[in-house]
Amino acid sequence: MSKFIFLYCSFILLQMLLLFVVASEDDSNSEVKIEVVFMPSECNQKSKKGDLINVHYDGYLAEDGSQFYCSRSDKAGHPQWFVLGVGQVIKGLDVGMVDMCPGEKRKITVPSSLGFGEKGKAPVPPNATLVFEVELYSVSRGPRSMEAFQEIDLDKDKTLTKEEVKHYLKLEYERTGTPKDEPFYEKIMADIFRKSDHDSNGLITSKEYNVYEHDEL
Ligand SMILES: [Ca+2]
Ligand SMILES: [Ca+2]
Repeated sequence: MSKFIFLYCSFILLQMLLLFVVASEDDSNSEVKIEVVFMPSECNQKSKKGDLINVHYDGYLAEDGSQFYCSRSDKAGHPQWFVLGVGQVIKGLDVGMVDMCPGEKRKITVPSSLGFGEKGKAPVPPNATLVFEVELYSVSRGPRSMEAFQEIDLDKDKTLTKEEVKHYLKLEYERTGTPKDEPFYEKIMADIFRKSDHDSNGLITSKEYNVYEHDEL
C-alpha cells in the first residue's frame, strides 16, 4: 500500500514539475499559477501554441472571489473558440492553457501584469489578480500552427511570399475537392496579407504570422 502511495505521490510531483517547466518556459510567464483540477484518463492531443481550441471558462477576481466573466452565460453559452498563444485572449490564459488535454480542467491564477494590467478593464479593476476555472473541450491543429507555416513556406526561408500562400491555398482547396478560380485565390490571399503583413513589405514572417493585435478576453 505504501509503495502505491509513494508511486502516486511521485506521479503527482512529476506532473507538478512538468507544469512548472511549462509555466517558466518564458520569464514573463513565471507568475501564472496552474492547478490541475481534473485530468482525463486518456489524452491523445495536448494543446499547444497555434492550436484552435474550444473551451469554457469562468473568471473571478482573486481579491473577493466575485465572478466577472462566465462563458456559459455569454454568447448563448457556447464554449469559446480561439487560437491559443497568439493574443486572442489575455496573456495569462494563453500561457496557462498550454499542454492541456481535452476534458482537462484547470484553475489558473493570473497576475494583473498578464491580465488587464494597471488600468484594468471594466468590470475588472486596476491591478487585479484573476482566477480562471477552465475546461477544455477540444484541440485541433489550427491554421495558425507552426506546422501550417512550415508547410506553406516552400523554400524554408521563414517568410511567406504571395506565391507560397497562393500555392498553399490551391492545394488546400484541391485537397478538399473544391477547387476555385484564380480571382478567388487572389482575394483570399489579399485578405491574409492585409491581416498578417503588418509592415506591408509583401512578405509574412513567422512573427507576423503569429501576432494578433487585439487583447480581448
Ligand atoms: Ca518562403
Ligand atoms: Ca511583412
